[in-house]
Amino acid sequence: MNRMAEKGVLAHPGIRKWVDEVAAMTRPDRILVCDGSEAERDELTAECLATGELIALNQQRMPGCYLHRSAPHDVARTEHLTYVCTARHDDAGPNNNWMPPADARARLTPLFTGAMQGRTMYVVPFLMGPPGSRFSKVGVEITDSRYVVLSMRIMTRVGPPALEHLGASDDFTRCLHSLGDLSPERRFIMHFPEQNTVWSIGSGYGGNALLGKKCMALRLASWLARKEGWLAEHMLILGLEDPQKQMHYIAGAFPSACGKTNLAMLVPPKELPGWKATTVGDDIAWLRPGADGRLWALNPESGFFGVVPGTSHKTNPTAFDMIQRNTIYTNVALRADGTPWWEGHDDPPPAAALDWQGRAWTPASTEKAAHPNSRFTTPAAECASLSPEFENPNGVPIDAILFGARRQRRIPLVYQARNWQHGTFLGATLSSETTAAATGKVGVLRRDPMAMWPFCGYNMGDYFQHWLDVGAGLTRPPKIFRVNWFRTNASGRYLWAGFSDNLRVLKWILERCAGGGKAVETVVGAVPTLDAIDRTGLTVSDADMAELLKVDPAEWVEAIAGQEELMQMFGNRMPRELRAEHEDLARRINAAITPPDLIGREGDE
Ligand code: GTP
Ligand code: SPV
Ligand code: MN
Repeated sequence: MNRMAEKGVLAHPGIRKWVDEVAAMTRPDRILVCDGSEAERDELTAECLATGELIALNQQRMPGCYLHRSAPHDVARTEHLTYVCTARHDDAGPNNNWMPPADARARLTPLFTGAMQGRTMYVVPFLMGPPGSRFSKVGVEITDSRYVVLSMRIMTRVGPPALEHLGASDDFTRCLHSLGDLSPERRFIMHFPEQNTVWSIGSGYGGNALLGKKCMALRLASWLARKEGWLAEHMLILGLEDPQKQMHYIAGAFPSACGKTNLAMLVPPKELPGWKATTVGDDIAWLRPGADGRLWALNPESGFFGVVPGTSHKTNPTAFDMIQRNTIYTNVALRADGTPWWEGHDDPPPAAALDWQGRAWTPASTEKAAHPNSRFTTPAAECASLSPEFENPNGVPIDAILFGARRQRRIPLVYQARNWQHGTFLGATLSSETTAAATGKVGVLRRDPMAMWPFCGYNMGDYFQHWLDVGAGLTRPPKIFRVNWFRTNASGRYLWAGFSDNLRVLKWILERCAGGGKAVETVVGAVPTLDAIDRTGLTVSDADMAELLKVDPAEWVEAIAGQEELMQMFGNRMPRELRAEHEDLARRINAAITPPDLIGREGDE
């Protein structure tokens, strides 16, 4: 063992035992226990610069910023290689790939055996959630990637906060990670909820490798949350202060690359004076019923791992300014002056640059300069809109929950669920056009209940039931809304301005929460009237607004068929209440499209 082996984390017998077991299997040359210090960061950074794992960006203009290029076939989460390994198949559900735990270990043990020879094994104790919160959880990630260590230092609270929280307890998530040979043929991300353990090998990217994030804070946490009576969700958390200085909190579940970070860092438009937006979280929310009957949310992360393309001063100045310092960029293009560039940057395409793989690129190139899933990794402290409640151990009380997705057709800009049960149904039937955040085809419509399809660590039928149960226990449940910023017209143009102007929709939502806001009842829920959304200073025509708010019952017939598939997929694990909502919707649509003179006759037969 190395110079640090005798102090700090290895004094903890449970961690020590596990580290010894992993070291015996992976056979690293050295073991380094991370303490989270700045000296350690500087040392790791210097090593990464020497090996080429990091490239220094222009330090005068972007202090503390570096570029990392991942392996060309390791650029996004790989859901087909991600497994939930429970003793019983049915507990993982049709929403997960499954393998018996013993088989998963047998499959991965040969891959991990000797995997760290010639490498350093880093032991990274980390805390998810604010220090001092009874809701926070400790993990320990063992990894052979310096880039993963540097990223974990940004995304989680590494070192003393974790060890202090853990104390003498053995209750920590065992997160084992190795780059392996980075081959997609030998890549697996295995979750063992019953053992509170993750084994990941063969990827150094994002949710595959930063195991505190999707693996622990969503897949394992969702499992634990069901046992303990709370919710672990793929949600942003936004604080909104209205012109009367009242604070409101909104949580929103949107699938990957569908706008959570942007909404969480919303900059109010100048035409809506007096509004202030604060960021609590941009990707993951842990939500708990409070003694006051409300739902309280906290963000377990301490940084942002955000989509770079499309981030500009125009679309999101808060996000853009935030990533000028202390940021690790992954897979963006590099300009000659040592600054990064990407599609959707304010600056025009550079005459010459290096693309995300380090190859010469010019505007004439047919390929993108930055990878569509290129990302920034930035400490929360760099975010100018960070909420003063960010570290509040109790979290913040949620007034409204949004379900949003990328839908070019059918789905209106916003509508309101009739109650929690109907809202759970809206979440359960969410579908979205796929993005570059996961490998596979982009733009294909797929079912993504609650934006959790890739992240729910157990049978989703049970998860829907758990949502109903949590809601039933709240005396002041959040109101639930469906939103869609991505509806297009016949020529493919977005009808809605999006970004800052989404505040106009949130304003209506808060009006509804307070018992106001003009709306019409439709077959799917309450939709704003044409004049209900504040369009002051916005050039969205009446015709476009009408199109954005349109609910055409005929278009919903095919949605019913799709929902039927979902109902069948979960069989008797699908809650009765959601089947009833589905049947209710079908009835409403039927009534709306059947000419009135036929309704009576049908009943006569
Ligand atoms: P993950 O980190 O993958 O979970 O993604 P996310 O949900 O945080 O998505 P993000 O905010 O990073 O947005 C993804 C993409 O959608 C970016 O290219 C944004 O520019 C674009 N986007 C975000 N909000 C809007 C919007 O209101 N309108 C439009 N048209 N595009 C948006
Ligand atoms: C997502 O895909 O939802 C992300 C990025 O937030 S990753 O961490 O890679 O999962
Ligand atoms: Mn995400």
